[in-house]
Amino acid sequence: MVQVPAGTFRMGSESFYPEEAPVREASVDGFWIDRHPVTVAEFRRFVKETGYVTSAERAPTAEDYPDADPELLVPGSLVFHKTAGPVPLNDVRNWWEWTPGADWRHPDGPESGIGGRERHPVTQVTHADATAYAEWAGKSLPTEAEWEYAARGGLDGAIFTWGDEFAPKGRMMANTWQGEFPWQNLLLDRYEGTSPVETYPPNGYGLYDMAGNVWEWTDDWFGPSNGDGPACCAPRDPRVAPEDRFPRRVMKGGSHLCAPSYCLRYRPAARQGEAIDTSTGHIGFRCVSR
Ligand SMILES: [Ca+2]
Repeated sequence: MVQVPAGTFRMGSESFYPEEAPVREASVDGFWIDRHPVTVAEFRRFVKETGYVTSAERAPTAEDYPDADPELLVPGSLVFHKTAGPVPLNDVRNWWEWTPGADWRHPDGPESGIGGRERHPVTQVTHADATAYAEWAGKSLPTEAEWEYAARGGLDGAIFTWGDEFAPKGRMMANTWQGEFPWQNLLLDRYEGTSPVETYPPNGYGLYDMAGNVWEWTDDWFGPSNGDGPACCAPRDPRVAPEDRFPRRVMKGGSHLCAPSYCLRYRPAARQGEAIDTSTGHIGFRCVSR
């Protein structure tokens, strides 16, 4: 882990999406934070030791999802699919598919696996799964302020975790999406899906993957009072009606699916609310110690 000193900083942004505003002063006590997102190998150790079964591996009950098609009450999770060509961007169901058998061991669906992905961030984990891991590790999930302060790496008010320029001297600094989402991925950063942690340069605090790769759960609630931009990054479990049945937590950092043409959220101020019952292939987490 990396020690982050106590401090005061400008949190949020008024230059991008409504849910990030206003810019306000925030203070955090000193804390320690994981150098990189929790990896598949680390999560596997936790599961081996505890026998933990993640949310996506359990069949939900009809009590939890009273309006769901009974055929959907099986283990599964949300998987991203690149489309063959341009699609309307106002409906996330054009690229997110609820997939039986998708879970952290099968992040792209039942036929996929984690072989060769041991150093990638674990995905397909809900907020409860992340919390269970943190408790096992004797740690906690970060608050949004802790996460954003750590992500800024000492660059108060900068657009990105490394400065104000997306690709300084042409160098790719994070795993994002280059090209037209969700059908054309130009792979300038070499990765279409998740990438091994520490592939791109660290920020000023020595932290890796604080932008792009996977969104990361925090412990803060995402309230309606925060406002809400287009929910491109936070697909909902299709079994849920009404939509607000499960509360949302703040996730930070953006992911490999964030394209500037659609979702410029690989920035420390960026935030989305994701329902606590939902897991996807582009959300992971890291832990803190206080
Ligand atoms: Ca990429």
